[in-house]
Amino acid sequence: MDFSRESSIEIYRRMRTIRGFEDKLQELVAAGRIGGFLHLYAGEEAVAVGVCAQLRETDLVGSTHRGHGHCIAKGVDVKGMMAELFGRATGTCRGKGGSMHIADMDCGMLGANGIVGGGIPLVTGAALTAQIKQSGAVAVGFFGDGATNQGQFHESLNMASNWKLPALYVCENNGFGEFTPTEFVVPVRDIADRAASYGMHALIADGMDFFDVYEKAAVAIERARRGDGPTLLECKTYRFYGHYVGDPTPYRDKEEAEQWIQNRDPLELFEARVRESGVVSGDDLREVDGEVERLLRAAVEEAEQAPQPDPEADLTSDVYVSYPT
Ligand SMILES: Cc1ncc(C[n+]2csc(CCOP(=O)(O)OP(=O)(O)O)c2C)c(N)n1
Repeated sequence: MDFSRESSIEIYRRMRTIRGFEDKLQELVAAGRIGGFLHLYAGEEAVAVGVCAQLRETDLVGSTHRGHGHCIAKGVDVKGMMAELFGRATGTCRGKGGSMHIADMDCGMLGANGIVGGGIPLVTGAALTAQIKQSGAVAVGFFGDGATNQGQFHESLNMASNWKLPALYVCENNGFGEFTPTEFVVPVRDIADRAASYGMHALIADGMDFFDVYEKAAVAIERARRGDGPTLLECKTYRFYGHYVGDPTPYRDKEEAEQWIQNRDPLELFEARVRESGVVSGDDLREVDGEVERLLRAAVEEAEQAPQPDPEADLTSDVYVSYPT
């Protein structure tokens, strides 16, 4: 598949923005400028960007505790996200969501989710709504391999397949659930095999290869849109950092990690492919690197200067519970 110069630059920009955002967060945590419990998406960029590049603005996405990449890929404003991580009133959720609960209905981001597997039934409900209302939207749920051991994964796939819902279930199989290797807790080699129990279509993609994810997502989304039902798309991937920021990763093989990082970096694989095809030059991409870095620096500066939420006015606004005044 050939991409135009503009599309190649746009795809690279999204992946670079995710990587840069995560690297910036590491620096900010180390410097004590932000707190909270952060799960970084670096290494898995080709999955979020490959799938979301096939979506329309009106399609819906449900995410996970490792959700920054999905948000950026679906178009959530990066400055708003940064302000959210600083807990400021200008954040995407006015400082009340934080890293694990960024949601932005204006661009179809139903929310990151601190409950492992919690986004899967939300996406199934969104797909059911789309079917009933005949809106033409497709709902996509991202989740990890660990989440596929949760009951709600199985309940959702059963219902979605039976009712041919316009859904896509994207399993990001990064080989670990927290500190436990996947094979320790999952009896099948390919998570995609689990779809067979529900008579559901399944595909496996190389999650480090943007083009492979993009092509497989296209097949799944077309099926969903024309009423042929959902797909389980398993993307084999790897998280470059620990489970959370500060995780020293004693449980994973150092050489194996090095192999993934050195040889299978999704940004480098993408760059090699588009430069080889001649559509973009190294200079084009270095220019994007500079633009992304400037955007992120501005995002941090603006977030640090932004106001904190006002406890008096903001404590009970934008939440479901309202207290009598
Ligand atoms: C219901 C529930 N159980 C346990 C946890 C604690 N927890 C947070 S992340 C995680 C591992 C999730 O692994 P996976 O779904 O593979 O996603 P990954 O972190 O690899 O992206 C666990 C067990 C939780 N947040 N929610």
